[in-house]
Amino acid sequence: MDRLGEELRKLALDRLRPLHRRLKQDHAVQGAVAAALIPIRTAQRGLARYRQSRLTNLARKEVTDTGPHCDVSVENKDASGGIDLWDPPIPNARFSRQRRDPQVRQRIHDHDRQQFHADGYMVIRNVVPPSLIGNAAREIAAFVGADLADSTTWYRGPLELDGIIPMHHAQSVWDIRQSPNLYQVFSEFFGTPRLMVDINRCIFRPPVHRRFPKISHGSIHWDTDPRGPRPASVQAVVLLSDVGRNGGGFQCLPDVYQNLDAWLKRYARRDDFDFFYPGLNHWKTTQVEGKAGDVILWSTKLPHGSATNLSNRPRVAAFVSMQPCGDNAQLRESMKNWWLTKRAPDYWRGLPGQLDPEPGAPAVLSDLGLKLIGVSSW
Ligand SMILES: O=C(O)CCC(=O)C(=O)O
Repeated sequence: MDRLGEELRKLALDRLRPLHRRLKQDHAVQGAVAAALIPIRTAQRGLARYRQSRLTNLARKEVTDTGPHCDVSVENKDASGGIDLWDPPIPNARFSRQRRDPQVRQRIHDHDRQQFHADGYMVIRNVVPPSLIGNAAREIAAFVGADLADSTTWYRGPLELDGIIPMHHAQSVWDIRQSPNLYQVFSEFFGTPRLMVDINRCIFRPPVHRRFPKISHGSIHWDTDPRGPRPASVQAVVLLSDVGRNGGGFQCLPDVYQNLDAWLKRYARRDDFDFFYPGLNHWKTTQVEGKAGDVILWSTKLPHGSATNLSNRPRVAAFVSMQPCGDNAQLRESMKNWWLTKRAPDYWRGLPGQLDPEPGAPAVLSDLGLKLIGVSSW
């Protein structure tokens, strides 16, 4: 400790505080050494040395992980291997090493990438663990006064807008946003660990019912102008209920995506072309089936929408996407404010059923969560 000097010593002690209680539990050590037949004094000397070197480690100056050497090359993106769970997120250099390690589990496989490339979407299975799914599905249902087990309660929320629910800040939804598995999917997708998550809405889409004609049958659209100069980006939805065919799930038109330029030349020349209502509702769509915990990622250039729910269960889902984080200080400030004030992002305000602000305390974020909204730096 004396070797550290005053300033570093203070830094180390600040960082040690959260660990302190655990390190103080000497009685646990006594039990362990007795079981391992190690003399207690030897164990205590070892522990003291461990504490001292830990403190020296804790006092290390933070290394900011910047510079072009940290950026992942375009070639590497395609070859991106997976990384296993980590929390807190690992530095860029280690991320690159792990991506090259064939032992490390991947979440996105070559066939997924091929499908994304060919059809404009892919489904990554079993990403979000069941405990997170159950909590979020219940909270989303409760937001619209519904009980998943009681069909008489399913029609109390806003029924227009394809079942989009303006709920952004429930702890369970933040827990999905900060789920390490989901983060891993996007890190692999973009080939970088430095990402920012979006604050988006949820879906509660009950089956169509003749007494509730306001329930939409879903319309096919783009969310951004496919003619624009903007490069394609990625949108995503996390499934919080199993969705079969005609279960109100994600549907899309891969054939339009595959022939986008020709399609746009033919249909989108008109001045009044509206990418949100491009007149594709009667086209035969691909309906994507999946299980709770799966994630569907799709290109912003893929025309898509929600299918009609002809099943006997509500479809529940949460939109969560991530993008490589640029250097946008204003966005970071907005993210922090939206999180702390529990207000929807400005561009999502004014929906039917909106609570502004949403009730309760701000969600508790992990180290990863804080990085993903730009409050802590990568
Ligand atoms: O229901 C879905 O998953 C599609 C949602 C959609 O149309 C959109 O995010 O723009």
